Amino acid sequence: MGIVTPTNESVLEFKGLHLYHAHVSNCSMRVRMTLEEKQLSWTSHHLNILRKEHITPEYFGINPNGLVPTLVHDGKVIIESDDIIDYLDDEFPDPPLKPADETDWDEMYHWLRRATAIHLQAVKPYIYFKRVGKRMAHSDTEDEKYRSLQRNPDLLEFHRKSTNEGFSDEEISKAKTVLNACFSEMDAILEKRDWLAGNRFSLADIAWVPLQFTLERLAGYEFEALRNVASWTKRLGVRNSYQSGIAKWWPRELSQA
Ligand SMILES: N[C@@H](CCC(=O)N[C@@H](CS)C(=O)NCC(=O)O)C(=O)O
Repeated sequence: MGIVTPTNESVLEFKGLHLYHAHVSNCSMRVRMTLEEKQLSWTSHHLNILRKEHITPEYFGINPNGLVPTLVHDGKVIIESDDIIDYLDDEFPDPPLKPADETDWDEMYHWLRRATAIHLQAVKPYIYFKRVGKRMAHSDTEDEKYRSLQRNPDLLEFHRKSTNEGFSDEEISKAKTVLNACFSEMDAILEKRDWLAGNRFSLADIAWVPLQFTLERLAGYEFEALRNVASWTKRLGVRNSYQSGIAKWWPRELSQA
């Protein structure tokens, strides 16, 4: 469970649910959608990551990786979107978003963990390469600030590379292969049933639909051939939680991939 001890102790006083998040962040979408499914009230701390509002000593004192989302629940700080939505379902089990059946439960965790496992390896390079890389590139001042705050070597390397030489065609083709494998597998599962883990909507669907949403809009990833993924997206699109946790936050100027 991604519980951390913040060095920015101001959050220890927070009461209720507070979410540090970004409009365009697929990891934040997961948490907003879970909060909306459970109809929980929460306080928004929005950080525009395109404007680097997250690169501050105050925020790194809450989330040591300097990434969104971060949930603060009655002073407890939880990072990592898969751990946050898992935590929310344990703390607020109504309605339950984990399957009752053991096999479905294992499948749900498989998809939940897989979504985060491919993030830095495939999702992030692909989206940065296709779309936001230039906007997310660090200026010299931002770079100096980032390097003074960031301790995670993988994230330091990711931003160094993205800002400087960029990703090679080979790296992007590898990222695309990983994404294609995941979505093809999903398409085969969704041929037989409506949801990713068993016969009910679960955290697995919440973990993946933000990836479909952002990859399509930000990176022009083609979903047409994946008919079952397309129908699943439509089923999810009519949920209130999708509208208020994902669509409502999407900035209009980013709509065209
Ligand atoms: N494994 C983390 C990944 C979080 C992550 O990479 N968040 C992105 C937005 S989706 C972010 O904060 N990007 C800003 C940056 O890399 O500086 C999670 O699931 O919460």
